[in-house]
Amino acid sequence: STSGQSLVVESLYGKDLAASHDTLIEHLWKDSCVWDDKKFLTCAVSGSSYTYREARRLTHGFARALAGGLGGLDAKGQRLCKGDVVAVVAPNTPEFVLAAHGAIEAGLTVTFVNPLYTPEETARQLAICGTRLVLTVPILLPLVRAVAQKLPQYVGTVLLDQQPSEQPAGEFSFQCLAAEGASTEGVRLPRNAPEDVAILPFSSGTTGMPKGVMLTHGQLVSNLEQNLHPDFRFALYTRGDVQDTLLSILPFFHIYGLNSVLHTSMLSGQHLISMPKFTAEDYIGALLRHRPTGLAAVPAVVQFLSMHPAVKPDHLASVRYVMSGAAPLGLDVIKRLNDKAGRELDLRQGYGMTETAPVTVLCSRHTPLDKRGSVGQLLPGTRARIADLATGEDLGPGQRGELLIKGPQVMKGYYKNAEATREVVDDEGWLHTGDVAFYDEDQYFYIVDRTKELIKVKGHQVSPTELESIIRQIPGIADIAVVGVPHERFGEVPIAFAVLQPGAKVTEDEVTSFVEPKVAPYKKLAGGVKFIDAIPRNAGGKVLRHQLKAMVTK
Ligand code: 4UW
Repeated sequence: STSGQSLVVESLYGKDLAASHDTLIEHLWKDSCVWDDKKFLTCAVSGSSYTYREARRLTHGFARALAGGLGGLDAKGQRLCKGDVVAVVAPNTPEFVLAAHGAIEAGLTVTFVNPLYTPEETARQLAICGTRLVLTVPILLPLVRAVAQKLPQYVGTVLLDQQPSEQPAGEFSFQCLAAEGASTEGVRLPRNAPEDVAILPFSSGTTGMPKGVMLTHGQLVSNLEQNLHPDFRFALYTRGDVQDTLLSILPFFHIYGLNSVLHTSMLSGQHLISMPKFTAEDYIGALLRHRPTGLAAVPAVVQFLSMHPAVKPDHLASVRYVMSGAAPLGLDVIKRLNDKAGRELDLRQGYGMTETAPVTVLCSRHTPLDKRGSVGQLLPGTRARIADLATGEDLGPGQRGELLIKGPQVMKGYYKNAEATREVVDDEGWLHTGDVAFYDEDQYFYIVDRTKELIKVKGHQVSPTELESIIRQIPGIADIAVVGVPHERFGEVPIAFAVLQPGAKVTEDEVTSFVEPKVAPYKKLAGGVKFIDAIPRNAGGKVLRHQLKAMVTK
């Protein structure tokens, strides 16, 4: 850091945040007795539903079953120990939440696998984490069984069932374990500490393959407190007959769906309506049936709501607020949704990263409409700098550079990957986001580009490195680079640039159909394949991705 002048931007809502010493589950349930008998969580599709009281009983019950080795969990003499990793391989269901929370309460660390992953993608994540237990749903059981067999130290699989069910040997029922734990006296739960790692969501960061992001209890709780600051919070606190209902399409396996939607919803006593996957029919059905006061969305959903002819103004009659993030959303789309609703919704964008638990910048309730195309202002206790892309010097308002973030929500590091951690978190604790941004005179931030490789398809992370390493296996491919190109509905899609070996014949179709069965559907090469003579690289061998993008977006 040779920079002369340091231009640190501090939050207008409080420079520092008072440290909380709560652990996550303790924090989430602290004030819940006020809304004990209200609805907590309902699946829009299956109708499976729990009140706060029921959910708390099953969460604690499951924690005790895990910690006490109840229900045959320690049959092989392999009691789960504090810090062991449990993986959830499941779409959104209410039981996903209760079981994941129970595992965290039992001192375990939870990793989340995208349920659309192929067996190979799933196996990689489970192996990196040294997974000891998997929580899954019936439809994914064959995949989990095939993959988990190869894990050393593996204890078994817990089925996230709505009703207690009989499981074949080696597998367990969530409901049976939770009921047994709830009625067994004398099981002692290990003590969690704020610096213990609670979850390990995956992110590719600025470069390379997806990595486990270590988020501690303290980091998650800090971000909840920042997010629920009176100027930033969305929902009303539940009191008497007042209860907000939040319809969310965000997956719980993604940090936005978990910490920013589910956990803030719990802390306000809201009724959260979750969906296992997005379909227009289910979504409109849920708007009509549940009449939500809030929507948790990504830009593709905001676009759907504003543009789709099947969404009528009346469907939005109950909606007071909308949150959007994970990808860029223009002011034009926001205005179009307001037009459809026939009034100004409290639609606000936020900017976050898995590595920051996740929110760092958010529009406040006071943000004027003309600033709602920004991602907002710094949350309390969060600091930012804009670093010149060439020199690293700090820049001032209106100048574009890499966004650096510091705050109590920044991750502990990448799991078992100190080198990757050093690449993004510097000695002074600044996280180098790999996003290009600027801020205006009122400290509203705008994300304008990325220096990192990451591609975002409908808000989902796609790692170019991962696609490149698959394509490299095709005989005849001499060199390869994958980049993201703009797409009308998905935000971005991956496109491959391939260099063939002399005399080799490989077609676009051969490449796309080689990749497709090996990756989750959103990662496929929807932008196609371009054959070129050489991949442009800088002197250090780094692919000049902007140059490749320019070849197709001109
Ligand atoms: N505009 C432009 C944005 C934006 C964006 C993210 O998958 P990850 O690691 O994490 C996320 C988290 C998003 C998020 C969480 C909580 C929340 O409240 C909220 O807003 C309401 C959003 O996406 O991907 C991180 C990367 O995704 C891009 C950016 O490149 C970032 O580094 N990104 N949000 N609003 N780009």
